[in-house]
Amino acid sequence: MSQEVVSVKTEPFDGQKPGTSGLRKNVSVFQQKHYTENFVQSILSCIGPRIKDCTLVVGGDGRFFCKPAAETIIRMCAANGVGKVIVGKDAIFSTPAISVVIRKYNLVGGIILTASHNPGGPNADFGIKFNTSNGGPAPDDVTNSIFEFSKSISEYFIVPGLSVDISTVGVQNFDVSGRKFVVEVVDPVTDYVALMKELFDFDALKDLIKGNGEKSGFKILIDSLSGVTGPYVQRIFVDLLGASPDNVRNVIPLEDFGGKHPDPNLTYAADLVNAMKEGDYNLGAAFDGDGDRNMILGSKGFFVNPSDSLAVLADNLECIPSYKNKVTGYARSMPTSAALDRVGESRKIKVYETPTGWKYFGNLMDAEKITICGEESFGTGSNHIREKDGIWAVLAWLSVVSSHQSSLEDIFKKHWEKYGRNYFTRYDYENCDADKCRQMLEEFESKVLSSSFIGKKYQSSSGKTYVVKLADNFNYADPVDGSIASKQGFRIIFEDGSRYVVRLSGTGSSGATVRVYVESYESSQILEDPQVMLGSLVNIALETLRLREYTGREEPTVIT
Ligand code: VG1
Ligand code: CO
Repeated sequence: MSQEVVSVKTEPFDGQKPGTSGLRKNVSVFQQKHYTENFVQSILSCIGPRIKDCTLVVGGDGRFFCKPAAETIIRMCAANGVGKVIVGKDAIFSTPAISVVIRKYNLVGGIILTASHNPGGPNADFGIKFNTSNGGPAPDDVTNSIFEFSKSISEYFIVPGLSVDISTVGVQNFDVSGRKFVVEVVDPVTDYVALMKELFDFDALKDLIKGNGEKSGFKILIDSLSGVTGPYVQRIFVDLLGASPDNVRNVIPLEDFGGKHPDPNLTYAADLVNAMKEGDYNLGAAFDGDGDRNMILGSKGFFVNPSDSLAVLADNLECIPSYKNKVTGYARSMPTSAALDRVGESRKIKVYETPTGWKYFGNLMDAEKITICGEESFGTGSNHIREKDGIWAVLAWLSVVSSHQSSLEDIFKKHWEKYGRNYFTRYDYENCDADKCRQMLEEFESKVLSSSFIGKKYQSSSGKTYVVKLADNFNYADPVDGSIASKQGFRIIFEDGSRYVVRLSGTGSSGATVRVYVESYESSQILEDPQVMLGSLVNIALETLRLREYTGREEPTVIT
């Protein structure tokens, strides 16, 4: 039976502006009549004429509202001339796996249903992200046109009667006004696992984890925090690499992530941190809701700072056979510590510095300028896809450990001995008053961007003097297409290379989140707690900002 396309009259909603990574709002906002449809129509319309008979992939991190949103998107794709939608069974697809599918099947793009590390459930957050044909998050010009479209939308198209079953793997054919429309429900794990098997030596990793002969196995503890990575972790680490089912935790995706933040950091993944401290595990890992972030811990809870993780992986890519002799360049986001730069310097490999957000790495990878990149926010990845990739990072770390045959802590100590150490910390003040934060940054800007600020001296409690060398609001010119991203965060850099960075988050769903990133470099091995090393600089930053006065917060919500 042929199904009819219906045009539905609508009016624009304010604020459908994608942030650092997609549109994120409280579920109740997306549940408003026409809200989700307006944004989806804006995405589909911005695909332009290529939408005719194209294939798109749809899926998400399993949070509340993913399934109804996926069904709505499928009905709207049918109405907008899409030929085929690939959807993960039960609307499940990790963000990295969506990127794999877009690239493997040369799709026009994909729609990802996630608010990433933000909590989920009927009273928490939902989000929608659009990835383009290279498999990566839509660049600024695309998200800007989606936003512009949303501001003047007057109708959207849907096939309301299209009844699709997304819980059974297989192909469903429909006739939409005499045109063929196909929905293929797939196992979301298969294509991702196939790519990981191409990149990594699974036999060697299995030997490492299971042990062989007299060598005992390398014990891992993986926590999916009830996010989307569960089925991927189960297949890769348990079924294929031989870890015991006790070595994986929270591997069933839950709509509310068990009421917790699916955010892999020391605060929200405290259960993993404690288990690592108490247990005899060699490596621990956790991921965020949509599977693109990773936190890595060594035995006894040794914390691997993400900026250091990137630097050490970059320095050891030859431990992974598929990367040997293929490294073209490195990249890090601006707030990420400069540990990577020292590896680049020593290996004579160029390091690019981009604004926060994975979308800025895409052009560099497409132009083969970089092989590995990362962000201080627990994001690590390579040119195998165009998203950061949590499970990839664990497999990369296992490959490094397997080839060095030493503990993570020893690998880091050797690295710092050779390169020196970039101490790094980030303070997050979540959900502050947005107006107060705006005022705070206005005052800060007028203070630090004045010429008299250069040369200003600060005294640390240990007697060290910090002299301001440079202060700016970071601008980025994309070396591939020349596009400009301006005002990406304040950088205050001191003469000895120490610095702090201040910016507002672009992923929160309400209020404002202030992020303060602080870094200092020590050329000799000190092995001090970063919080002790950086205490004075943190205070200098907070006092210059007058953060306590403006936000009323004595302590940050999260310290990394
Ligand atoms: C944060 C991180 C950024 C990351 C982004 C998306 O953005 O700082 O590095 O790319 O989240 O990650 P912001 O604007 O809140 O600082 V995810 O895993 O939430 O898609
Ligand atoms: Co994420």
